[in-house]
Amino acid sequence: QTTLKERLAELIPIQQENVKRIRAEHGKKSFGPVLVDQVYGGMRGLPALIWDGSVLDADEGIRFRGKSIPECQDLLPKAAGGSEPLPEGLFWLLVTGEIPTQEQVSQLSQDWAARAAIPEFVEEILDRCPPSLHPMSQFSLAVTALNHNSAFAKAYQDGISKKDYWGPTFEDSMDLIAKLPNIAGRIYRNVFGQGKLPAIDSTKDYSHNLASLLGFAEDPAFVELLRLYITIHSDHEGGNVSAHTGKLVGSALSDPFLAYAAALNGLAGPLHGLANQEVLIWLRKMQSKLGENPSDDAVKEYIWSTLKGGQVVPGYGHAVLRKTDPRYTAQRTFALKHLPEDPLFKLVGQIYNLVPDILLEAGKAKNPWPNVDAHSGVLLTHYGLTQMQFYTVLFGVSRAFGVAAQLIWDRALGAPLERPKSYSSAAIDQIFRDK
Ligand code: FAM
Repeated sequence: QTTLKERLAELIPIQQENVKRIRAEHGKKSFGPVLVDQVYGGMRGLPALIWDGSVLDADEGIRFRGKSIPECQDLLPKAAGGSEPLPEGLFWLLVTGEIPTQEQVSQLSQDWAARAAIPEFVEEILDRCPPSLHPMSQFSLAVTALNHNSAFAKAYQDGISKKDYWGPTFEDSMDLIAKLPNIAGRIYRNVFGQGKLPAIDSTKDYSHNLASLLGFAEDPAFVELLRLYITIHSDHEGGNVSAHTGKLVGSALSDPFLAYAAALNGLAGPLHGLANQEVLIWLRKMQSKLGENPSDDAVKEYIWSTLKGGQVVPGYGHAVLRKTDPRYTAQRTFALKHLPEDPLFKLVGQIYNLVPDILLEAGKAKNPWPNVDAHSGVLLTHYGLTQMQFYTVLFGVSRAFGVAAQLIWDRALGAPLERPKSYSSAAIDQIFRDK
């Protein structure tokens, strides 16, 4: 069976030709006007990036290489006895656009298990972090430090030719993904005092090993949850803060460890990946204020008090989506199957019935519907992973799949240094003064 790297070596020249053709045919054509509002407004909707791995439709949500989440759940290989897709398969799909065989997926599980160990000095860095340092900061420190053994950085120093960049980028990307469970597990156990890390089991899949490092592998439903979780959090088009940061930093030919550490620092922001932590904190505060079974009226008042306090309702709204996030729906379906009676899940469902109307009435948010983060913490809490400061680390394990796939292709296609033009407000006034 072809390995992922062999398949990539076949696909890269085809895609290089394809990009050449597109640029020859359309290179000088315009996408339309750029509005001054877009320049001031966080570049919403500005066509500025290329990424084939996933595309986001405002109404329908994400598709990975053209496949919706339910299609991925249906088509991607599963673990024996499992019904959720293996993230190994999703990575193969993101990189190649093709659905792998069961055997190709287990090749990846084994390859990642073989690469999973982290250098002793990185273990020591993590062990020296005070438990009060946020898990995302620890995560980013450790990933930065992995650059010590970067194949790309070494090859560059040794004078590698541009056309060969993708090879060591592929090796670093595989190492990066493979080492994240050991980093995440060590942070979890250090910060929350959960005992010693077990060894990686090379006969098990990636999510099983991650669950085991966190201390939850005994529960097959939790392992299934991680498979789903990693699959749906992996990628969300090229322009979101973490994906774009990884691409931007990678464009300076910083190696995949440096590029992904930067992406993690963006994911750690409350408007992006940290929202999954914020949702749980918000729900817990609501519960402690209103009790176990609050009335709709009490919940509505609590939501209004959040808005009136000048805060956002975490887990709701989105920069691109305009309907309920299919990643939310996938997690809700999982909850209905595995934990329909969980009180916190019921509260999340109750909030889903109330928040959109309130956000519409408040009249600001362009999208009143829930995003991925409105649901993920409730599932993790159900299985006993209750430390919400850790949630974004799991998001970070998953998002590496998308960023790594993108870095490999950027180097294969010779993506240049990113350098958009910035303007001063005075220049904008000047440009339009006479028009
Ligand atoms: N609660 C209250 N106000 C909200 C809101 C929410 N959930 N979502 C948007 N708004 C406000 C927003 O703050 C802005 O107010 P100002 O005009 O006073 O600045 C206004 O509505 C227009 O914003 P928008 O155009 O609808 O959204 P943006 O594209 O600017 O921002 C988000 C998108 C995601 C940052 C925003 O919806 C938000 O802050 N949501 C809550 C945090 C969250 O859940 N983030 C996670 C997003 C997620 F999918 C991810 O990255 N993991």
